[in-house]
Amino acid sequence: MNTLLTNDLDIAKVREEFPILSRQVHGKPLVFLDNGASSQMPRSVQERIRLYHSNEHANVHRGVHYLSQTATDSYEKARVTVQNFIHAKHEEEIIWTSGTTDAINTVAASLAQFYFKEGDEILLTEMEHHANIVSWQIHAVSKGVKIKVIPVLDNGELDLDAFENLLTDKVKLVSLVHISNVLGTVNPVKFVIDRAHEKGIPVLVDGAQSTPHSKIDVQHLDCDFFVFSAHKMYGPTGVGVLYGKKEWLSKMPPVRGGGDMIMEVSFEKTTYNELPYKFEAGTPNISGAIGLGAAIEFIQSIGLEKMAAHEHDLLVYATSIIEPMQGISILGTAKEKASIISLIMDEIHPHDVGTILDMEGIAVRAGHHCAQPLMTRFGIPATSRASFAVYNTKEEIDALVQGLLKVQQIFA
Ligand code: C6P
Repeated sequence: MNTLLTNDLDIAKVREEFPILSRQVHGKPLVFLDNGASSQMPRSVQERIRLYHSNEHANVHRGVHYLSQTATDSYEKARVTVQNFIHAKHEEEIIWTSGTTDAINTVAASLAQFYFKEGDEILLTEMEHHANIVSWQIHAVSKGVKIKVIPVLDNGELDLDAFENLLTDKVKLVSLVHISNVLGTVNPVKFVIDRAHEKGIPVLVDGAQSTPHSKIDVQHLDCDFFVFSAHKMYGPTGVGVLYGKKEWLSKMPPVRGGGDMIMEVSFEKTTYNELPYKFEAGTPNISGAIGLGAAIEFIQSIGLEKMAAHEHDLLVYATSIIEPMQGISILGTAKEKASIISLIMDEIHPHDVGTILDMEGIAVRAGHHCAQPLMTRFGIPATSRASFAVYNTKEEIDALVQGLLKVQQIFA
């Protein structure tokens, strides 16, 4: 942990970029600690989206007119920004989707058409978000494919011995989360990818929670697919990315038909467009893609390392205060952990915790976090989760702690 880097960061100045942070909720200053669900959007991203609507709006790839070309240029420029952000080798490896969920469904539906055979296995982990479970159930299990699950240890780390045993010749895909949205565990994805590749097995990485907090280099990771959403990294909702290696995307059939994804159509036969358009049927979320480009530029203007260092500082600070508190336990204590804290309060339901904190102006998420199998693993229905972003402060963590004490007083 480099505290110098953290000190380098002027959080007050960063906060000024987020107008929403100065509003009040229930008469109290907003303390926004639900960044794992959706982070807030800085002025620069809002302004870029507004500029698109006020000055550039037109459909892309369709018109010869000036505005359509301007919109196309901005939209394709954002694709290159994403390519550079995750260090993809080729621009056409970046497919726009509506988010992580859509991206996983696209891969699952496409692989189910030509790749999986009856008796094949897909290896997931016990800490997956529903998006990385149900997509495979819908698209692959109906083809006779079985889902096998890598267990999670008590501290929230993956059981890597079990992983090695489960990685048999029957496995045709490993799909795992990079950073757990509940436990904060940073999974050793490079290790998993290398082991899987030794057996010729492709790997999909769910980067929904990692892109806002860690540098991603898909070429170094060597993952076959990497998916993420804009709204968790200071961008707009309804847009995300499917990165796939060109070798895979070229041989994968499209799963949605419509405009822009075709080369030639007749009632007898249709030929598909080249990558990436083959997977982008219909009018896309143009302002969303441009907004994601602006969100990446915002992140780069601060520097991902500085952001990660500050968030790590917040995690260490919050953990040091909350861990010793009577009647509260933290779910997920992995050695490699991102800035997510899931709390369990003795005899108090997380929804009550969330509601009382809300009355104090503090936004946390309460629930199963779309990870019910993980809840089952730990024998709990839900947790209260605080997740930090670059604009959060130690004072806000102090407010959270005061809020938790108030919850305890109310239930005492
Ligand atoms: N997790 C959370 O509060 P979408 O909804 O498609 O943008 O992202 C789905 C998703 C997939 N994988 C992981 C690891 C995620 O955290 C999420 C979204 C939110 O934790 C909403 S449930």
